Amino acid sequence: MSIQWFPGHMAKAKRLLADQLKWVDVVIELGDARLPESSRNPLLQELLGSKPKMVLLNKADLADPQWTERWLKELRKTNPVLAVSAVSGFGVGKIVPELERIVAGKNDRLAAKGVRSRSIRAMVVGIPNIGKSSLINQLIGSAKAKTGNKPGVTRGNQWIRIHEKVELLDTPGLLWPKFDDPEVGKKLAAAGAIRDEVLNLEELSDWLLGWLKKYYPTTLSRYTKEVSTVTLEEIGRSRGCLVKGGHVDLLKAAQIFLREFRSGALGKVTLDHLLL
Ligand SMILES: Nc1nc2c(ncn2[C@@H]2O[C@H](COP(=O)(O)OP(=O)(O)OP(=O)(O)O)[C@@H](O)[C@H]2O)c(=O)[nH]1
Ligand SMILES: [Mg+2]
Repeated sequence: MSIQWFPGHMAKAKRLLADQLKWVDVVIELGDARLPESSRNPLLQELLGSKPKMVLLNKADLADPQWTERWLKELRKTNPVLAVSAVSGFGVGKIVPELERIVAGKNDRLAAKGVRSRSIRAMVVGIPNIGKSSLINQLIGSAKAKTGNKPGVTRGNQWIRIHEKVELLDTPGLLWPKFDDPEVGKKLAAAGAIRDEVLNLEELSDWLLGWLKKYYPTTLSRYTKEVSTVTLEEIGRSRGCLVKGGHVDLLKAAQIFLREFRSGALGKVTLDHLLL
């Protein structure tokens, strides 16, 4: 299974991002808590230069909490990092205080020169489907409650005020995943970061099934008692995906299996494991 991310798209995303970066004080890099490594692009740091960055591990509600703790500890060595859920709002309240802390030094330096401190300008970047829009909505939602929906200030770009001290650039920056390692592509696909139309869902399901058997066997117990030998065909049978002649519709079985995995119905799973 090969998943393509065309060089042309990548170059365009890079240019756009470089342009947007000029306007912001700090970048909020959104990753997936189930894929703290595979969902983030290591080249982002190069693009950012000295621009401060905060990492958010989103969809923490779907990730294995023990691994989330380990990843937070690891990532904190290089950047401020929080685990959040843009859907439930978990952890989102910590974002603004963290942004204030990150830019505090810069504001102090400006204040020493007599420059009045202005709002912090931030932008969200992340790969497709990582939850950028959900996070922005969640942040605006809480801003509405706190500030009575003050309009943002327009300066060529559209800014949304999410807090009395923070404005957000409303066009989220698109990052691209890094596919050098085929396993990274499979993990992103399993988590739902790649459109299903370009994937072989049966192949992907077989891979995920093997992976879950190895690391999270109990997630499969809803399909069978014999977790170690369960097949996609059995899953399909247990879900009534039958066609004429009693055969299993494997594509349908794969769609159901992936949907249940992605929604968290099988349990909380982290697909990137640190080498310990
Ligand atoms: N369980 C869970 N689902 C989430 C979370 N954040 C986002 N989602 C879901 O993930 C999907 C993608 O979310 P979006 O906010 O549209 O992601 P995006 O990054 O804006 O996507 P693009 O604009 O397509 O790049 C939606 O179905 C969201 O409901 C989260 O924290 N937890
Ligand atoms: Mg979006």
